[in-house]
Amino acid sequence: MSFKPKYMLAAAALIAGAFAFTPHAGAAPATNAGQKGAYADHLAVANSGELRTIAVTAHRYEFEPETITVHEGEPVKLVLTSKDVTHGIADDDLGIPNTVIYKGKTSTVTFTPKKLGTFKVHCSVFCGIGHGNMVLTVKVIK
Ligand SMILES: [Cu+2]
Repeated sequence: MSFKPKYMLAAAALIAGAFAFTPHAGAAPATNAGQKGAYADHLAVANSGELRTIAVTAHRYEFEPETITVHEGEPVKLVLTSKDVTHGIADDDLGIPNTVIYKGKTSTVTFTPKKLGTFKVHCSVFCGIGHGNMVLTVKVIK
């Protein structure tokens, strides 16, 4: 009896498929289920595992989204990109160090809000005539 190449390929694909799917099937629901429990009612924003992550895009002269909501005492990571020129964010009250956002690059900054309230975070890099009105509103809630 001789093996036909067609069947061997099919068998190899099945084995590869089994390996590819096994780790995901085991890991994803199991680890998240335990951690999420207490936080299940928190905002529905992408969760990178340990850190809540919010993507913010900057362009003349606004941030998208314009408003983000974060939780007091809960670390959050902002993933920042620019569509046009260099922008930036910084806010002492929120504990956000000056973070420059270059066009074509991704900047990240992680901070833990310590105070409740609504904070207006101005663009920290002069970007043109509307720069003074370029604001990211950060709401810190319980
Ligand atoms: Cu600006």
